Amino acid sequence: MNQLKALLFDVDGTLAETERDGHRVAFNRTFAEFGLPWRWDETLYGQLLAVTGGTERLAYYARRFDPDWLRTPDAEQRLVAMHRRKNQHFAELLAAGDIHVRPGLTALLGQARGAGLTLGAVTTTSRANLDAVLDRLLPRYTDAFSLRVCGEDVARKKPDPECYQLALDRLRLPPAQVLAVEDSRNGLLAAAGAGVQAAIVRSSYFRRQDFSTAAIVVDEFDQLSLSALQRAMR
Ligand code: XBP
Ligand code: MG
Repeated sequence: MNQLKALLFDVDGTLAETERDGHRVAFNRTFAEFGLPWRWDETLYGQLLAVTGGTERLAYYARRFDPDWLRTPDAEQRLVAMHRRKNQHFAELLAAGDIHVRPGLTALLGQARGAGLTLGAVTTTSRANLDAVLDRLLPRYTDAFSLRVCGEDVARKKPDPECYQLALDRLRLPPAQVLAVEDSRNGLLAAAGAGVQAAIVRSSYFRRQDFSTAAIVVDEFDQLSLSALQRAMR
């Protein structure tokens, strides 16, 4: 008998194309404000996404592409300030209506809520971004996301399983009663490391990644239903 009790959603790329349309744009606006010549086009940003976490991604880019800048006075503090400013731009992009939930997502959320499942968000993004995405993009479901695990909650970000282990602890559920919904291989690995199966909804940046160990892989939420997820669980 199927024991599914909770659906745990990744945020960036899964609920919406926040990486391409949100964080990337917000980073570029920040670089311009800080007078830096750095620009992250879609191709470069896709490569940089191998590094999870906005602060970690910024530090990695500076180390790799502008090490001289990194040696200037206060560079570390400026990285922290840039990340904070990036998140403000991200919130403004959400408020401006420039980012949309992925097609078919709300239908699945409605089915899950109707079936009494717990809804959770398990992400490596910052708390402010997680709350802003849920408030702005899913106002009818904000209260339903009773579990929220974010970047500040963990010492190690995806693909480390810490975020999913924390989610299981907070839910007091065994991995077999939980399904992750992710868009990236890093997310799939994080879930698997905690013993949690994952459904993959491919996003623009990770279309060609290896998802062969996922319970189910689709291109959009409108190809998914709660019963399809329950059937896919092994
Ligand atoms: C999300 C991330 C985040 C976002 C930006 O990964 O890696 O860093 O890109 O958010 P996932 P922050 O979808 O696997 O959770 O700048 O707040 O880190
Ligand atoms: Mg993601």
